[in-house]
Amino acid sequence: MATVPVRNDRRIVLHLDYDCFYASVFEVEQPALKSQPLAVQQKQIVVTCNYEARRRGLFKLQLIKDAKRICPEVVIVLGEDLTKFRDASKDIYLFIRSFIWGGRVERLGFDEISLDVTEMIDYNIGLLNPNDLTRSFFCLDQKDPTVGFTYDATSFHGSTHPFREGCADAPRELSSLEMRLLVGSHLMGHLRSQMEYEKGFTATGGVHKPNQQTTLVPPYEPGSDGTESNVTQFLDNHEIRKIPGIGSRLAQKLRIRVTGESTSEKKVTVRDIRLYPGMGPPLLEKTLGGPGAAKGIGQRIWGIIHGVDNTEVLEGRDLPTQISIEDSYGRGRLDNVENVRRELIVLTKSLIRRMRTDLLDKSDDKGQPRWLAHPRTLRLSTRPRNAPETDGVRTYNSNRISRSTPLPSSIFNLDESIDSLAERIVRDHAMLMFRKLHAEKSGWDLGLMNIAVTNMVESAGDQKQSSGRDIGKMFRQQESTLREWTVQEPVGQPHEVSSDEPVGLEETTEWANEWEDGDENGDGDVPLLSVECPLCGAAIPHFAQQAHEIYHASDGN
Ligand code: DGT
Ligand code: MG
Repeated sequence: MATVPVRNDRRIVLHLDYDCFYASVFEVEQPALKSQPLAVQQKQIVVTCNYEARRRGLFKLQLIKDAKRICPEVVIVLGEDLTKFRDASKDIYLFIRSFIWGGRVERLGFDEISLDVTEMIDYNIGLLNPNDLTRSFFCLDQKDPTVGFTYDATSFHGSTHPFREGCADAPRELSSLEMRLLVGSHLMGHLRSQMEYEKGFTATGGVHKPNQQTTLVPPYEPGSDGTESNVTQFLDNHEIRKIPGIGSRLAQKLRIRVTGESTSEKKVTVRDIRLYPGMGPPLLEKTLGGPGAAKGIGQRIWGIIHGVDNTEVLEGRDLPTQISIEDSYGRGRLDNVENVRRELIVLTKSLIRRMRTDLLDKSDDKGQPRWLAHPRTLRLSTRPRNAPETDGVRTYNSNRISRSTPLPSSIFNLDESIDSLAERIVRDHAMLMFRKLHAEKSGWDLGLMNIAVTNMVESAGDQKQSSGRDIGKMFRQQESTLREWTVQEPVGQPHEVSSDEPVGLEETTEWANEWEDGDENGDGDVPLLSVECPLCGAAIPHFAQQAHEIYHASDGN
């Protein structure tokens, strides 16, 4: 049996997922909606609904027509303009971050955040009075010992798994992992209540939605009598796709491996994977690795299914790593060049608007706004539908193809209107990429188009930490400026849907690469050609690039 990676038990990381996020944004605007069943619509889909609606049988990614049938009194609001969700997400993130020492708060998408609170917990463990734990004080500000909240350190805040009674009569060793988790649970409770009180949003800590929190308590190792660890007992029955860090694409590959079918919709649990004959990091690497996959994926997923995730919580970035806009299209909507051109202009306008919102510093009232970062690459991706088989059945294609080109600098020109810029960029750049992706004038039908700016280079003076010479980055930038490339990679939708139905307009601002999305969204584009080393000029095939970087890094050339 393969060994389980060692968990870093020194860290305490909290994880928050906001409840029915888009719906909550509307409820905060109009509190009267709280008591109504409320659904948020994008295209013909309920992208989310509040818990009153869920109580009446509605669910995420349901068709609007089904939702109306099941709950005729449902209030439906349109959620295609993402601006208010983005703004609320940023506002909550900044609010939570203001509490956390060291600022190690990372946003994962719009409505999830991870907080590394190790330093705060260690400090507050030191403040505990073992003789009177019931009246403990959690200090939130090292400089001001009066800022904080009181709590009862004899029991956890919220639920635990497995269930634990309060333990006033059985005090724990103060430095133990369990005690540190207990103190962390109180910080989590405080942050959640502050977020609700100040911002009107509720969130779930750990599992058990909505507006609750759960701490999975030690021991995390199997018992000497062979009993399974609390982690395994908790995770084993969960469907593999439900595990954070395993996206739709990885889950699909795992299902196929375990069921032996070339496509599989069968439910596969963590236990099925864990106990599959020969399973361990090497087999996972074989199953999930390959071009475009992140390094060491087998080891990492093996850890995740054993509840071990040592990924660092990154300090929040103020600038995104890429911005992408995409939309999905019903059958026959994008099967000719004129429609493609028109849609590309719509997407490109949104893209430029988004760039001006996220990348411009407007704080200097007098002067021109200043670009804080310049993306270097423009990327176009499409997802063509499969042609019908001979029996007329059309299989679903989840593969995107993409092409990149250097981003024209005119896009940074603030004197030109967004409309005219978008038309020019589509005419001179996006349509050229499109023709390379789809050389034929007809015969294709696109389910999705995505236009993105990637390869973000922060403007001088704004780099918070300069890490010196980053050869890997130089390579990546060079790839994009020197040549175009095509990638064909099997990717799922950014949000999973059960059919080829249209979902809503997606506007993705990548603040940091997530495990799977790093590849899906293109920063991990794999050039099929060799590239010229920016340092010595040698032509390096893609597979040898990493070794070549190490070569330069080690000899200091
Ligand atoms: P929850 O966490 O179960 O209480 O409900 P939500 O609504 O917070 O759902 P979550 O956390 O999966 O996603 C956050 C938001 O992202 C959600 O409010 C709407 C949006 N969203 C989720 N899934 C999809 C999707 O498949 N397509 C699109 N366009 N948006 C989605
Ligand atoms: Mg949520």
